[in-house]
Amino acid sequence: MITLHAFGSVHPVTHGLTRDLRVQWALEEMGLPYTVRGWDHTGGETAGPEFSALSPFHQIPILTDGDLVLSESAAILIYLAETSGKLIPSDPQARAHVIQWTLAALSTVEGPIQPLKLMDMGAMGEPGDVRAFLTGWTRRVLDGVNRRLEGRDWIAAEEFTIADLLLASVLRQLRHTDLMDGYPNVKAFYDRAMARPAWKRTLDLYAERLGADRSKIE
Ligand SMILES: N[C@@H](CCC(=O)N[C@@H](CS)C(=O)NCC(=O)O)C(=O)O
Repeated sequence: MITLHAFGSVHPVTHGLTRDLRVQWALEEMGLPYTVRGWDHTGGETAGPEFSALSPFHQIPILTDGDLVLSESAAILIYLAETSGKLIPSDPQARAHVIQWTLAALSTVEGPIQPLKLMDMGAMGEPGDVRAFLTGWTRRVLDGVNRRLEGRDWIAAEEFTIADLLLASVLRQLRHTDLMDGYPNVKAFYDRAMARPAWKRTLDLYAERLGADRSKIE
């Protein structure tokens, strides 16, 4: 049986915007049977060990289905679509477009919109506090990645996958900071990914293509 782990209580300023809505909407569209477990965010339940065992970043929504524990609203929707055969076409090229726009919605489109929403909600404090807010937020996600990488080489599977390639590419955007230093598993993961011969070859080819100084783009 599917269980949607959703907010049982959360700060009213977020009411109507939380991401448990999108999963419940999909479940309703698909007509799937499910139950809801409401977690008390206001009382700190989502920061506790029971929820932490389900959620890498202590965040809602989570979907459980038998032994499966799944976070990330996009992954949850893809799973529900693939297992039910609903809200996703069967043709591989048409599916690829659905995945394309699923990822675009949550990265390219939501990227600037989420900080704007948080700023307008007052969650970032005064404009001068914005860097401190974003640094704290970054530390929080690094902590989740660090926990996930405990005892693992790669983030999603035993072998290197596209998830590692994407994660390392995202982390690379922090290389002008020392933020990764506080997260040894993340740092080791990043160094492992950057040491891959294919990455080195890619940088060589890139430097050649753009006439860039190879030592400056490492
Ligand atoms: N990328 C995640 C983001 C999840 C997320 O940001 N969840 C928010 C609610 S919409 C949350 O749990 N906030 C409470 C918190 O971070 O403590 C997803 O798409 O599921």
